[in-house]
Amino acid sequence: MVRFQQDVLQRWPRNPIITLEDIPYRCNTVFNGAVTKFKNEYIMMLRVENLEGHSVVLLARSNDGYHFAIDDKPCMEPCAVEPFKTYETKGVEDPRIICVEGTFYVMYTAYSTYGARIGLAKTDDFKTFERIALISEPGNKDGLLFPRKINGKYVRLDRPIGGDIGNIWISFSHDLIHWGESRVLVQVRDGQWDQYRIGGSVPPIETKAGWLEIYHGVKMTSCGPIYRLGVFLMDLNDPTKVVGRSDIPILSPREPYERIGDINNVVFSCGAVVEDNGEVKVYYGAADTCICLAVATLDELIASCTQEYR
Ligand code: BMA
Repeated sequence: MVRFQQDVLQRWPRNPIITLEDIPYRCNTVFNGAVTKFKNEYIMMLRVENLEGHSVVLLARSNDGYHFAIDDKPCMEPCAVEPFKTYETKGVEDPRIICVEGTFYVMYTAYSTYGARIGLAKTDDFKTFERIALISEPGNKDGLLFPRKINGKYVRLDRPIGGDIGNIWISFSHDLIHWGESRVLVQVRDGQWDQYRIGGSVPPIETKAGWLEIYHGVKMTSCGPIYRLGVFLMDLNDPTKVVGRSDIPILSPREPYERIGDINNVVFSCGAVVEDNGEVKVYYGAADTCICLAVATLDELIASCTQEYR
């Protein structure tokens, strides 16, 4: 009997691809890696939680997207310079790498006693990272930049918390620092797998069918949250218009490394690489304890946004 494949994303059989044992110093966990291609290499910026409980970002490099060599010291740590210093005292988390018109930007969560804010940095070489600005007030995270300006403006997704609910919002900017025209874009769905909170995960991917967004959705249960991944599509010329959304998740925690860890039942992505043959390599943190890989074709992900689940 053929085993029915439960998820649209297919796990790499040798998951996890990065675990605590791969980090060249003592720390608590490794998870949530952003990925891009730079000068024929895969670059991953991964979140490492140090033993005292604060997160930093380490850089890893790979020739094939499966095997990564990890630096022995962080590339981004809580910043010692104001105004960042005050808002990064509890760590820098969940980076996302976006190349916009030739420049690599990193959006990350700046975490402090004031809560989570979105930070923006840039790099030319993935050796030094220059902080640009903190671009949100507290209570906001999952900042994702679109890879090009649309109608002359930079565009971002983010996830402000209102009440206890987190929806995905969209905002616009002329200079990447001052943002406005903010409005809610995609909302949680009562009674479904993404009923509690949602946030963008992978920076939007430009496709013929629209901007493809791989997002995470949270269902709250009596045993705590379950984090899954889903997809939606935005109109290419007007990304405030959602033109498709999957009814079902594309990846749910099922394997032991996704079920059991510092936070159980979590798959959480910060980045993907689209290969020339249309394969999408989605990198994801599992149970806030390791980094894994799963793949699908771009066409499968687009179809998930538009087909009804039966
Ligand atoms: C989110 C973020 C992620 C984390 C996830 C599950 O709110 O903090 O970094 O992986 O929760 O704990």
